[in-house]
Amino acid sequence: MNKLSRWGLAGLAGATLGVGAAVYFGGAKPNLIGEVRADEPKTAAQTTTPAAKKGDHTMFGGTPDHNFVNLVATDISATFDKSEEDEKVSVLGKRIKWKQPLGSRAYGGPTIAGGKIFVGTNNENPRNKRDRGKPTDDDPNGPPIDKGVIMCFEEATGNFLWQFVNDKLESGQVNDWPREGICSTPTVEGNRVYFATNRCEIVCADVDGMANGNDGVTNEKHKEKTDADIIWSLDMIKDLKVFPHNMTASSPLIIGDLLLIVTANGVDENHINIPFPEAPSFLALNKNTGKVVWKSNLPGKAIMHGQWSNCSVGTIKGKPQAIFPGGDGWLYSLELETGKVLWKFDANPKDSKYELGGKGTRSDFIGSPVIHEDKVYIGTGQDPEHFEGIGHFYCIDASKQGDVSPDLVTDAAKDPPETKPNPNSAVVWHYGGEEKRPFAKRDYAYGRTMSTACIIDGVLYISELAGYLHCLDAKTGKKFWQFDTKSAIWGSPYYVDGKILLANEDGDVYFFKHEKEQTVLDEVAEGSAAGVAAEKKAGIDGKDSADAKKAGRDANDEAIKAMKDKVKAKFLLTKVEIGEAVRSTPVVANGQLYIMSEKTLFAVNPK
Ligand SMILES: [Ca+2]
Ligand SMILES: [Ca+2]
Repeated sequence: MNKLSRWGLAGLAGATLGVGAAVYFGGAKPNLIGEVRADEPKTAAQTTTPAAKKGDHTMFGGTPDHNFVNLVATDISATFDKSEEDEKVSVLGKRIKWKQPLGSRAYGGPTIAGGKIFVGTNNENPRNKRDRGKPTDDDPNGPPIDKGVIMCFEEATGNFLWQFVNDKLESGQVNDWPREGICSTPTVEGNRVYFATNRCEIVCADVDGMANGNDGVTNEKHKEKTDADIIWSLDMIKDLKVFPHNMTASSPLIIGDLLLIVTANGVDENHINIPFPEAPSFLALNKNTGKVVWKSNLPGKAIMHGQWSNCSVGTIKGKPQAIFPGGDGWLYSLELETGKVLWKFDANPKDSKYELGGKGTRSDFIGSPVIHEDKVYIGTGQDPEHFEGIGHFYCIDASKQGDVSPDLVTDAAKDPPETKPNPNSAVVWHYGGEEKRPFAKRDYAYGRTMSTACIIDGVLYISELAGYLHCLDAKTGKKFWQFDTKSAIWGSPYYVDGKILLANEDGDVYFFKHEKEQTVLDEVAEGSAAGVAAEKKAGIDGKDSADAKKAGRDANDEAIKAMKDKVKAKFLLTKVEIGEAVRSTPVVANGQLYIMSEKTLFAVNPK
């Protein structure tokens, strides 16, 4: 995991790395929320303007419930060319339809809608010479000026159409980390694209840019054909006193006329003080005007670091809920129309502690909540600069009210605090926490995650920062198996065509076989049992305790290896080497696979 230290970024992006399919709620009744999926045809009443096609991928996670499942595409092959240098290595090869260079860090998107593709990136590979500095001996074209960028391409050809470019904040890294561009995954509805910028602004822009004229506000600085046409924007720093910590990364969610977003409000440079606890963390705007409909300053002073996750929306027992991940490690369900709290859930044990720099046991959220069949699924995580650590994953019954945490504190003055089980707990199941089984390789079962879960056929897939994919029973949380990709994962597992796609920092894109019927192939359980048995037998055979322990460790290693081989043979279809770090989620839209590395967008043919 030491590779992570390469990334100067504190905060962000798993939250913004997303994908799925298309849903339109413009003009739809709120009770449709969460009920329209990408596999169902949209009616005119559910769409606003020029319509998203059925196979489009219009927002983070594809749908407002943020379940990374594509039920539309049915023909995405896992067979790839072999590398010319090494026949054991699969490459994109002839399946590349087109590719386009981005900046040097791309985390936002891709979003595919209405024949266009939108990505968030930085300006390290400027497409406009006015975004370069004065020529130098080293760089006769002029070095790139650090800026945040949204690029728009034509879906069919990859041709560059237009871009939104803005400066970095003058306040510097505490609010806008250098060389990180726009990290928010753009959301498209009709002819409007919405995103949050590195300047903590929310922007609504015309999907056609300036090429078809200037709509909405007309005070844009640049108005050439390849410039962005801004309809409205809201400066959350100036107008709402938000203090974004390191980066504003959340992706806007459009539900009816509302735009919902997490603001990024957080600590100042000393990492202890919250300069503006009264500023909103959770925000609902009118999508047509950018005016605030409601705002909530929860969790206020309890924010531990920053807030970079996304709001998800689903209908639970007929009532829409907006689920906001808080920077205090609590999950908040708010009434969609008013922002009133319906329930709240502490996703960390009461004796956990947040510590500066990531050594602690209490985390917040980078991944987004998934709403599926009246339940909410989410894992805890931290800024990737805080590295690995203990994580928790929960399935929560979203139909309760009030404080629905697993435990209640009865005496906060004690250390650890005195607690009792919460009679109103909404925990359906919990996965992770401490790993106490003998011979286990880690002292926790599941680590911090930046990923959002994917649930299909009652099977749940969730990856963690440390590179593991976990496959669980979505109903019970029982672990089926795990797989180690051996490199940091910032994106999320994505279901399409009977397969689970997952990419990592090494630039490997994994294709796993999804199976509805799963059996337990748990290397940790198997290894632990084998180790205990071997140690016991060695004792009976008269070996001393050091030798017996060693026998146990050897048997543990052997059993783990055997189980790893079994999982690999059963589920791993292929691993494609991209050669560039991937920090986003591969997405399929309109039969085409899109893989966005940090610096290139690849359109990949289905076979
Ligand atoms: Ca326009
Ligand atoms: Ca305009």
